[in-house]
Amino acid sequence: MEPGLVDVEEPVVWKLEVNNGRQIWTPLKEGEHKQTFLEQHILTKKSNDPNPKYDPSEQVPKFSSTKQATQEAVNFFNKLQTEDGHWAGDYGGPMFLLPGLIFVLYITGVLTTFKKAYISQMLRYILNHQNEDGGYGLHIEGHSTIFGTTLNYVAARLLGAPADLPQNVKARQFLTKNGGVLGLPQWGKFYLCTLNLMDWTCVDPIPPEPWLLPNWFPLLQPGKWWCHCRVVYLSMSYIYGIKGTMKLNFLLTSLRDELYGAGMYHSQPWRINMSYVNPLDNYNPSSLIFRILTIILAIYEYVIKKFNLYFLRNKANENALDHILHEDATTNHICIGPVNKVINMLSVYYAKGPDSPEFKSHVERIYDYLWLSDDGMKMQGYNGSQLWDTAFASQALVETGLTSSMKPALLKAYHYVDISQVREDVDNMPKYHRHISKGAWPFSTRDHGWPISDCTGEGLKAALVLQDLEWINRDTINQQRLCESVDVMLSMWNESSGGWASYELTRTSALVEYINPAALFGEIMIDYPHTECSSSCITALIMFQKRYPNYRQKEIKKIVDAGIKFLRTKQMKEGGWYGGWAVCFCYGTWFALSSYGAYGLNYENDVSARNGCDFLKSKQLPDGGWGESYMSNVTHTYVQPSHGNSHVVSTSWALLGLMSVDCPDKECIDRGIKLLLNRQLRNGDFPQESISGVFNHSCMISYSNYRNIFPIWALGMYLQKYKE
Ligand code: LAN
Repeated sequence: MEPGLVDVEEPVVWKLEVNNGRQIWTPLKEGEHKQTFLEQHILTKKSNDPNPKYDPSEQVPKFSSTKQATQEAVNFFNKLQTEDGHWAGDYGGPMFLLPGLIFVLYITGVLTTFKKAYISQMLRYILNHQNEDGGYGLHIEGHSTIFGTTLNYVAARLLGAPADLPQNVKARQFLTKNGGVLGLPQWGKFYLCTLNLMDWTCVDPIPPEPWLLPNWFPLLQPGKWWCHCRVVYLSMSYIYGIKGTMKLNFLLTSLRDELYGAGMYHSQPWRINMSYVNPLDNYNPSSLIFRILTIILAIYEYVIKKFNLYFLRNKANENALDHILHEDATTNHICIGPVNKVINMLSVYYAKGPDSPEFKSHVERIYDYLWLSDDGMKMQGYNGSQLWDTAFASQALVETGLTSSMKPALLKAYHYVDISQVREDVDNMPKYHRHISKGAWPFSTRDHGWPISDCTGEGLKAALVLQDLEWINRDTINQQRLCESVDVMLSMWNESSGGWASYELTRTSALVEYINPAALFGEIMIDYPHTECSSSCITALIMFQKRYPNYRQKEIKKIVDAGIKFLRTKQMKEGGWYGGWAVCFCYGTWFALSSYGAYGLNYENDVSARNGCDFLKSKQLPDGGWGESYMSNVTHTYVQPSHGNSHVVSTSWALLGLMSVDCPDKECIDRGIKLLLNRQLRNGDFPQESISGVFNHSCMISYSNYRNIFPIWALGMYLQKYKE
């Protein structure tokens, strides 16, 4: 056990139940359940150390040949598959999600109904991720911030940790030393207001009125923004519109003293600090335009209150609620993500009451987000990464060519791909600013249902490579369904840029970034076209066209050509591609080069492909592998890991990139493969190293299956290519 780890005595045994991708952890009494291999694996301590120290005597291949090592890696990985066919994994990382949930559970009174086993595991998680300086980061590997520290401190207190717990004392000291909670970014201030721990005049206004603007209205109509941004601000604006605030109680009164100093709450300079954000948290400083806008909006708020002018506000609140209820109903109350999940739930609590079916349905779906692992119970960044991992896993496994040894696993994976495809559009799409969904694959489950361009691409590719196996039934995911997924990808293609964004078309200009109110994140206002999303769609369309040449032939050809051109525009001067959804240039460059390879471009016949390879080669570390730091995502330049060691996931992406465009430097590839073989563990698994996913440039997110999927894929491609 690590120093400082809180040990919680628990006479319970945790069971993971899965059903059509839905993952629920339940505490049972000892003796009621015998833990499975998967459960034990998940709950066993992983290294997860950003500065791993490897025992040199263990840095040797554990198996007699590359083929044997691949087979063992596959055998191990397949033992982790769940009954419904997906690979379950840890999708934690961000440190602001669990607090948000705990606040809402506390305000709505639901927290008191939670079993103690959950509460103690949540507390364990929080305290486990406290940094040495007493603070908490935006994510588990991040430096301490005011946002991370305040949210986790308050959450720990609401979960029952006493104020004088040494960890809590340290957290408060961090806050005092760094200027206190008035330096919170908008989201932190918002949460404190809902708990009656801050005055609403300290928050940059979040009015619901913009939702009343007509659809043609440029820039400011939220329907044109990136879906995650707009739905988070939708429910925030509802709560802000009604100033939803919990009644003060003994604990909250004490928290006011703890956060501001005894008796100091009422003398805080709220208004002056409205737009102030502590530099520790300020990844994306606000623009002058934004600051002027907030002053105008603050005056508007003042006027509404002073003159009791609630006519427009009430209308706007009602309209926002209508949109919230639509999002709830169309996602089976899972909601698109963990932030709007909890704020929607709070909105419904205020609008419909705790006994309403709408609220109760929300409570039922909280568990979909809760994930237990060796470090405690967290709220995940999504309701899981089921389809995404399964689609990659299927392609990686098929790539090894060892498919006859894994028939049951691939049949189950095919089943998961089958049941998770989205089969219908949501109702009333234009009114609720929704794109088509029918035929798309989601990131997690069909119940969630939001369509994503690259998940559709990877889902389709998984279906196609599995259907190439003679024992897979092609009628299950029939041709019509494959075509529907192609329709989705074609509909999501942006003619203006030639690339694909994540969930929808890019709907307006990046100028809206000037009013990005969330200091924590960059580039969240519109759905930007991305290298990865585009590459998944391009490779999927090419693969589809090879098998079904007649379907929308000309359009596909035109769009794929344009997609490749788009990728060329995204190549950086140094030769690599920035990856926005994982770390970073290794990931982006793999995606781009895989499209080149599928399109017929390679090291010999294309300069851009050659530059991509040379870029990767220039980043190879002395140990033979690649190991990129997440600071690449933050700074937009390639950053080597401070400890100098490679990571298995970065190494695999680099190898896949090089091999997909036939990089002729075999020695370079051999050294990378050797690193993978040396790092492999004796049971076939690979070590969990630094965190590998990211969003919005600043926040990291775990993809725990990547450490198996990508080494298997790279080893598999190597076996196919070099037959050794
Ligand atoms: C995800 C997860 C999946 C990811 C990929 C499919 C991998 C990517 O290629 C496209 C973007 C997407 C869909 C994506 C976008 C941002 C998400 C939804 C997340 C990283 C998971 C969590 C994150 C979401 C924004 C977290 C909630 C926080 C807010 C700032 C609203």
